[in-house]
Amino acid sequence: MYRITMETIDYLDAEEEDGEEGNDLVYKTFVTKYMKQNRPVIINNYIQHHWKCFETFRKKNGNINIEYLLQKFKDIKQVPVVQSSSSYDNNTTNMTFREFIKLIKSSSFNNETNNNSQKDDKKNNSFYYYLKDWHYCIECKKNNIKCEYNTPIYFENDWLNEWWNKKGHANISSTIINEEEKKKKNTTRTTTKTIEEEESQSDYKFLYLGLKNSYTPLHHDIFLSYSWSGQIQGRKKWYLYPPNQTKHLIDIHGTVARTGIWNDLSKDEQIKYPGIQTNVHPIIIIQYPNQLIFIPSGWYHEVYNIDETSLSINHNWFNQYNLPMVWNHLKNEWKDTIKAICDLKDIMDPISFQNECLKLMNRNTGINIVEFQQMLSWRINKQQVKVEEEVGEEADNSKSNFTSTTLNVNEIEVVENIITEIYELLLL
Ligand SMILES: O=C(O)CCC(=O)C(=O)O
Repeated sequence: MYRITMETIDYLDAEEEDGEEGNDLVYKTFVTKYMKQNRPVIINNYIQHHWKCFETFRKKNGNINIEYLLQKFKDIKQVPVVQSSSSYDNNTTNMTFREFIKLIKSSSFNNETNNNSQKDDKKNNSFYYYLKDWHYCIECKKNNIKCEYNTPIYFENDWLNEWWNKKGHANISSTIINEEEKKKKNTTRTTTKTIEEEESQSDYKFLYLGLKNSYTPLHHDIFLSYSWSGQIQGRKKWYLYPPNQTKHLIDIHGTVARTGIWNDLSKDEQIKYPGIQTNVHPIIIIQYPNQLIFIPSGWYHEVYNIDETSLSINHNWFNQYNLPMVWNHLKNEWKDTIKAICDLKDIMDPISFQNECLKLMNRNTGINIVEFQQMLSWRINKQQVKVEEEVGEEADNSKSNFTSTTLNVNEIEVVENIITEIYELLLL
């Protein structure tokens, strides 16, 4: 038995609307009590009223609608699938959506006949297939398929995906220009995308489809961003570790424990992470379909799919409220990158060395500090343009003046200070 934590999670109900303006009350509570204070929360009843996929991806009895998914994704050539085993070695392979569904069908048949518990499955050394980190929106766009969901209003203030979206658009228009140029010049220039072009079509919006006992090991989210996850079908079991417990989940060499669940650790691991037994008290949550979960910045978590199948959508994102944490993390990544290749410093000129560091950080972290600076400048600029446009319009007093997307003076100052700090870090 694992100890029950003293901390619990709060619940909000999206149905408690505040008049015709939508979920204002719930939205304000979410921003002030959870997003700003970096606390987890579950939001009930948003999904069923706003996501079409809650109806189409499920059958009337609540089971997953495999036939519908197969038809919808019949042209999808590649989905990333993780095979997790009892040894916790995770291998990602690519397959077609149809191939993955075949696996689901055969594995769920085995699960039914064996009716194994999670512990027995581990002993049997079974594999659990997990389609995860699938860039669902990008694939839908590429294949002209409807996503059938929207970003819930609570999580719309999202600088990360806005930026990637903008980059994607810029890239699409540059591709069109290239095509035009090609026609004009009648060249046979290849249209194969460069790595940079491929990367600029990325985002942080994912679909997850897993079989019973598939899981995501202990981690914090990329760049210490926030994440949200909306459950469409099946249940997930979450273990959330508040940031003040992080030090017990990391050994003296900085290696993160495989799991924070003490009795799932081997004897050797228990010796390496003694603090887990005494000082780690996760918040344990069962997430049901129709629930959104908000995971705050820097909270380690591990997630287990506990029903036959589990289907969810999640995004990573950040905004003014977790920006200081994200920046602190990226600054450390920058320093670590410089340290990692400091041997090259003496044999390269300063500009080439800096460029090499930027490239390496991009490869390892998914972003470098120059791009981060561009993103912040763009965000501030965007707000200024909006304010200028609004000055020309008549004030609309009927609108709520509470909007978490508009930066106040202090928040703008924080962003500007980070932009300056990056300039200083880049001075040669
Ligand atoms: O659903 C999962 O398996 C992992 C999701 C997750 O880690 C997240 O949303 O941050």
